[in-house]
Amino acid sequence: MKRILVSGGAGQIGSELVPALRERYGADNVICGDIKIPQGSLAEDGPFVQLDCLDEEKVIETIKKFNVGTIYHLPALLSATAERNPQKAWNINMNGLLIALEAAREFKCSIFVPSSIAAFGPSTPRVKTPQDTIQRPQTIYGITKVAGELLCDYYFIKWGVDARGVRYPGIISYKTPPGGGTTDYAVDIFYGAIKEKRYECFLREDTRLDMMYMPDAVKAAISLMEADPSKLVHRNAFNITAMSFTPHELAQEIKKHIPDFVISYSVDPLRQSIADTWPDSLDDTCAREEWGWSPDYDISQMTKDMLENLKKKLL
Ligand code: AKB
Repeated sequence: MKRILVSGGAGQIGSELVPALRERYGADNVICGDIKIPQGSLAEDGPFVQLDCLDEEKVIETIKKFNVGTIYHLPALLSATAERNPQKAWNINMNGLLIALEAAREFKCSIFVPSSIAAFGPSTPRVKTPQDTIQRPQTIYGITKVAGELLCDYYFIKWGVDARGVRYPGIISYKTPPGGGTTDYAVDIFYGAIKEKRYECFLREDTRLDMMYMPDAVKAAISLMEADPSKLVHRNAFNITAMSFTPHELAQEIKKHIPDFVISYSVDPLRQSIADTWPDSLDDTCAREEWGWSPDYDISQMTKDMLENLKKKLL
């Protein structure tokens, strides 16, 4: 069997995608690659390679050594970090992707590349944002995501590279924290709620954004890569969503479990200005029709599960 390489495998999504793929296809068949050596199971339960996505030789060597047939390419600087260092963000998000796509072309690999709600901008229709619409983002992260979508399409159209992707909303998870994103408040709030019964939010209480619980994010990546290619009209990248809420609404949901939880607001101008250019909610009809996308978790199921699991981890 051809193996799977998850590059950026020790990050927020990778650290849950790698175990799910190992469970499904066998631990030896899934290589976790990351610039940092992770503690524990990611490096111990199956093959691990220390891999910088900008190191073309090492990427090629890894693909050859492990007979890789599918790449999940996850390395990226997220929106807020990217805005603080746009040149570095362009380098990692674009040149890292180009190296992965070139390797996919040369070694005939399928490749999954995540895009984001950040690929939209202030001139995009905000509510039920359509699959095909105006994409004029004003953040460097969003610009790399649109360029990445187009580059993946280009590799498919010009060379037949089997590139596929989704536009992820904010991802909520308890195993590995996100880093440097605008939607990170929706994870941090659970740490605050459990540890101190309070949380100071860096976005305004009425900032509505799409979100998704990690099990659905992992399911989306695997289902799309397993989908029948003849059914895919769109490839890079599918709108997907699971829920859309504001910080105030999430706080109300948490209060159902922790009645004395208190949220306060201290708005960070950078992250607020980024969030203000993103959609309120995406229309994911194409993903539903073309490869059967359907999320399992809404806001109440996610909140209950997050609190249960994070309590076990923290208390
Ligand atoms: C971020 O906030 O930067 C990410 C994203 C929406 O892509 N979570």
